[in-house]
Amino acid sequence: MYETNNADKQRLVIKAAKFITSAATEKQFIKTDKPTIAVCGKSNVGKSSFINMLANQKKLAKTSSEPGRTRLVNYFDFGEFVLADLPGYGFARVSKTEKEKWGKTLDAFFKNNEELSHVFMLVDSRHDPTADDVQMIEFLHYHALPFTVVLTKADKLSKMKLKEHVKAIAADLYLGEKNLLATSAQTGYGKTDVLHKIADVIALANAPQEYDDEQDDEDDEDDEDETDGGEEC
Ligand SMILES: Nc1nc2c(ncn2[C@@H]2O[C@H](COP(=O)(O)OP(=O)(O)O)[C@@H](O)[C@H]2O)c(=O)[nH]1
Ligand SMILES: [Mg+2]
Repeated sequence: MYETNNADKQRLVIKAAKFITSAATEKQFIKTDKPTIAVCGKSNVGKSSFINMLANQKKLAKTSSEPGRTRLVNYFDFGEFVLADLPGYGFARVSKTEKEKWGKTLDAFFKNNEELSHVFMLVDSRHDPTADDVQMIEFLHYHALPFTVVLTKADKLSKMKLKEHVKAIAADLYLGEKNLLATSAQTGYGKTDVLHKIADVIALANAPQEYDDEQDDEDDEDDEDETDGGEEC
């Protein structure tokens, strides 16, 4: 199933991921120097299970078969990066006020977060993306955030069906199939691909800025020297 040649890619080993804290309001959001990766998606899609899979731990993030439990941003220290588990959306039994509160928390999270390097947007591999999923993607576009769609619960589909669903979900979301990573927290399927993606994200976040104004000025001077006579030749 979707064999990829990852032999030449960066390796990321996650040793001891730890819970940092929960934030209920904007004021409680943490500041960190480490690149931050957020995990979002509707309630019950498998966010906590995905985090536990990456951490190689069973109970780092609390999982629940009952949707709508997490109203908090939960932060985890993964060593080289921080992972933020965002409150799930699309839970029908939530009041309008509560939905608005959720929207504001998320908006604040995405707005003032310079360390936010990437978002994993989780979508159930078995179903068509919901209207809320589509809205979430529009929201990520609006905030100009780089993201990858992670399909969860791939173990519940046959290889054939999974292939079909990847194609259909990608088309629904106007994304290329390569922007989607199919995973299963139960079997660990797709975990390596996710770790490679994270390694790329961290490398990019830690890379020196490509452009700085002073360097540009120096380059301009060099250009002038060359046209002036080219003494160095
Ligand atoms: N079969 C299967 N079940 C999963 C998978 N990921 C999550 N689940 C189940 O889906 C339910 C919700 O998972 P959870 O991680 O708590 O979702 P969250 O609300 O998005 O954090 C739980 O009963 C999990 O055991 C998966 O990859 N495969
Ligand atoms: Mg959860």
